[in-house]
Amino acid sequence: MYRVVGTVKSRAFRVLWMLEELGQPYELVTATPRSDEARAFNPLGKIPALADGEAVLTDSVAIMTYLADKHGRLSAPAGTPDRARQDAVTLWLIDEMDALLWAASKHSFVLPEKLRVPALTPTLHKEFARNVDTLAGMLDAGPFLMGDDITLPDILAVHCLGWAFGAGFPPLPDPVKAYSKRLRARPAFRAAADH
Ligand SMILES: N[C@@H](CCC(=O)N[C@@H](CS)C(=O)NCC(=O)O)C(=O)O
Repeated sequence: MYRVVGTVKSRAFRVLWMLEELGQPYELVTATPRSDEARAFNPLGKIPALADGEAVLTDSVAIMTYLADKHGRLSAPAGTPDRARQDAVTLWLIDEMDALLWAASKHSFVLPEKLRVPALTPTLHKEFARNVDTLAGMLDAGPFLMGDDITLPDILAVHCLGWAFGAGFPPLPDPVKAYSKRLRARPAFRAAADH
C-alpha cells in the first residue's frame, strides 16, 4: 500500500486526491513541514513524500507524474506530443500559480519575520489575477484543462485555486470559480478532503 507523508492542508492534498481518483489504497502518514517525521522521508523536511515499497519519492508533481504513468491514467502517455502539451500546462501552473502562492506563504509565515517583505502582497495578488484570466481562456476549449478528461494539471490547478482562496487572494472570475466548484464536487476530491 502507498504511504503519503504530509497533511491534508498542504501540497500533499494533490497526491491524496490523485490516489483517490486512481482508486488506489494508501495510508496517510501525518507529518508537518520540517518535522522529524517529514525529515525521515525527505532530508529537506518538505512534504509531500510518497513511499511505494522501498522507494521514497518527493515533490507533489513528480509523485503525481509517477502515479499517473504507473497506473496509465490521468495523463497523456509519456513520449507523445499530447504529453508535452500537458507538461507545458503543468509547468505553467507551477511558474504562475504555485510560485506566487509559495512566495505569499514565505512572506507571511514561512520565512523568519525579519526576512519577510509584506509589501510584495499586492503585486502577487495582481499577478495571480492576471494568470487566473489566462486559465479561464485555457478552459474555453473543454471542461478540463486538456479537453474532455481530467488530467494531472487539473488536480494541480484546483489545489492552487483552493490555496489562493485560503490565503486571501482576490476572488476568481465566474468560469474559473465554476470549474473549481465542479472539480471539488468529485467524490475523489471529497474523499481526499475527508482525512
Ligand atoms: N515543489 C514541492 C514543494 C514542497 C513544499 O515546499 N512543501 C511545503 C508544504 S506545502 C513544505 O514542506 N515547506 C517546508 C519548507 O519549505 O521548509 C512540491 O510540490 O512538493
